[in-house]
Amino acid sequence: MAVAETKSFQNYIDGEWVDAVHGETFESVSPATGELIGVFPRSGAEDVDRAVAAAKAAYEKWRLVPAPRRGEILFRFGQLLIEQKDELALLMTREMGKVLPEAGGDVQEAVDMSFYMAGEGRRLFGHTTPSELPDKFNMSVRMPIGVIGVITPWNFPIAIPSWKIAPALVCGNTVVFKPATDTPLLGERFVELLAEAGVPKGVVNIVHGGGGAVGDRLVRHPDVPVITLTGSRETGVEVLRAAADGLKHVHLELGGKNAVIVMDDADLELAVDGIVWSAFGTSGQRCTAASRVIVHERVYDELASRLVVAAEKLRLGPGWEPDTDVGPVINKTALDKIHSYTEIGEGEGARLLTGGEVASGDGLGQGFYYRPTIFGDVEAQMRIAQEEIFGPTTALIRVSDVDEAIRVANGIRFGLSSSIFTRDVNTAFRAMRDLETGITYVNAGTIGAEVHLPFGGTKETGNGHREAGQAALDVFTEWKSIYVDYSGRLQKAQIDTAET
Ligand code: UN1
Repeated sequence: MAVAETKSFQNYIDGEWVDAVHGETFESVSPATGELIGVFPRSGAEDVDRAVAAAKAAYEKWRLVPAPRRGEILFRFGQLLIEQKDELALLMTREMGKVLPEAGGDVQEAVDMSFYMAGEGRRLFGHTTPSELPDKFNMSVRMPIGVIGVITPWNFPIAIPSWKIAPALVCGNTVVFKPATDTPLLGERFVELLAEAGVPKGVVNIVHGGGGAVGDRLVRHPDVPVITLTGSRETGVEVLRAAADGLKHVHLELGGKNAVIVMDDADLELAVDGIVWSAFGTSGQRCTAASRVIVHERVYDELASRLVVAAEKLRLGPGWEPDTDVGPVINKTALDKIHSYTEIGEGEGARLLTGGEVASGDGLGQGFYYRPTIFGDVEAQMRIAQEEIFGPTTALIRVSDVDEAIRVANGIRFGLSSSIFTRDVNTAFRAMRDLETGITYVNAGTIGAEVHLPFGGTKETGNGHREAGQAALDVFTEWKSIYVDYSGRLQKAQIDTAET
């Protein structure tokens, strides 16, 4: 593939491309080859302050733009994403590493979300209700809130910004966006396309840089009433703490330790396909990845051996090569963390069935590649079955019935996604009811959420919010209840009076 010329990029504040005040920079490199992708401003508090001031000023006009008009800009944005899909997918493969078809899927999620939220511009439904008094009209409407601080991860570098920024905009808010430092170029392209679609100056601003400087200032800034973050549990806790003094609304989308349950009546071929896709797709770097497989003892050996065969067939390589199944992981730190969990698993007495090593032959040594890894004989309480690894590692746990399967599935701090493979409708419905996760799949893997349904998790996966679907509107609006009395006299609600 052609190696693009290295370029320096800037922040986008109040409709202008500008350097960071202190002129510092950082580099984005490809996890596949180490190729330099671009140089970006390492911004600080002053840059955030400028962006917030621009977003605050722009809010006064933007909140009054009719919602259908705001939606039309999102339609244009979705259209631009479609036109640029191939270019964006290739860029994503270079900057983030996922294979091309998955990168195209990431862009497609943003298209879908933009169109969905664009349509929301003509809905944003509130409620009307009867009044308890005569000649009085009651309704509740959604109000925008102000400047939204958007902090996004690198694993879905186009999709996740769209999950946050599209609903934020259609609801009438303005945005200061800090993309992950591993995928700044995709963040920058996202904002460029929004500007091209017609988002007025100041309405969306991007400030590049690390969580310590940019993220922290954004979270503490008194003029940013809402923070939406997708990231690790640890970052989520820090953000919540930092936002507490300002009593901010904080939307958190954090970790997962998602389980696939395979019952003894399952279609094993289908289960193997679903597990391989969910555990090793995106090199396991999805918060919805299947990092646990809970298997009925009667099919355990058969499933384990089929999974090993399937995993060993996967070809590692740069995501842009058509025969690559699994791309690199994001960086050296991630690679080291993933490998440390292999050592932890072996130390805990789990049996390494395949993988468990850094892949470096065939030119892979320049990138960060890890062999798809399966542990067998895993006990539910082992660290490899409890902690989020965020890599291509999955743990097989043997159980003897559906009750135990559900107990083990629920026996973790997270609650994002779950799945069950069974042909028994009664078992499926029990699992749908009893699995303590925000998302449950039946006869499919743990990944593949669609944008018009709520996305998010229970327990320590978040703090009770959902993104995507109608649920996202609750993050980006406040309810206002309005009472209109057209009786021409003072009517006292909740006061007992003789007349009605
Ligand atoms: C994430 O990993 O943070 O359901 C999001 C899925 C994707 C989104 C994952 N649609 O796996």
